[in-house]
Amino acid sequence: VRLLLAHLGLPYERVELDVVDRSDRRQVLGGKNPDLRVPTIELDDGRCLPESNAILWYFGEGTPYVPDERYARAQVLQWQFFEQYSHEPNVAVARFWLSYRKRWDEAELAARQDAGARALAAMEAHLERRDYFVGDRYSIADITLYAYTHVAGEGGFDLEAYPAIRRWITRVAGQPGHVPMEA
Ligand SMILES: N[C@@H](CCC(=O)N[C@@H](CS)C(=O)NCC(=O)O)C(=O)O
Repeated sequence: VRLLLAHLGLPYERVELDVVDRSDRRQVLGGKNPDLRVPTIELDDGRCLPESNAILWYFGEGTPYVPDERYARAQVLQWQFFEQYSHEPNVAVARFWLSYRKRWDEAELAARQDAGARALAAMEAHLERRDYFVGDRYSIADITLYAYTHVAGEGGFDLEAYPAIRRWITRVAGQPGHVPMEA
């Protein structure tokens, strides 16, 4: 979400929450997101919107980051559903256990890493002959998948095995207005 806002030059106020100590979640997010998760945005008029990919659609609609053509728009959703079902629950969760919570069950971690490696292999196969996920231009599909892919090493994934993904990561990081995740 912060990457798209940076591309669009949209100002925002950021409220940070601890991902390990969840004790203030209800106090901060109650009434804004029934699932008590981040990212959740609050618009100037008070309306709220959770879910990273819904937020990307909200801000991306009508900009060069969301395609106009019907099939291409459906393909953006294809990759965002893939991210939520096959990628994030494995790549991001393995990273969370190893690099943030620093506590994990070996068998569960191995299962997430196997499934995450399958997701990365699917991305690698798609990117072997393409520069971006949808059509021939950078879109919110790339932003969605860049988030946890470029830091997959922190979840124990070796990106050396995925040369097309590494070239795509460099391409995404070279987009005008790019900001690193730690910015
Ligand atoms: N499907 C959601 C997932 C959001 C999510 O799981 N956020 C994590 C932090 S990255 C969170 O708030 N976790 C708190 C919890 O699990 O209670 C999205 O893509 O926005």
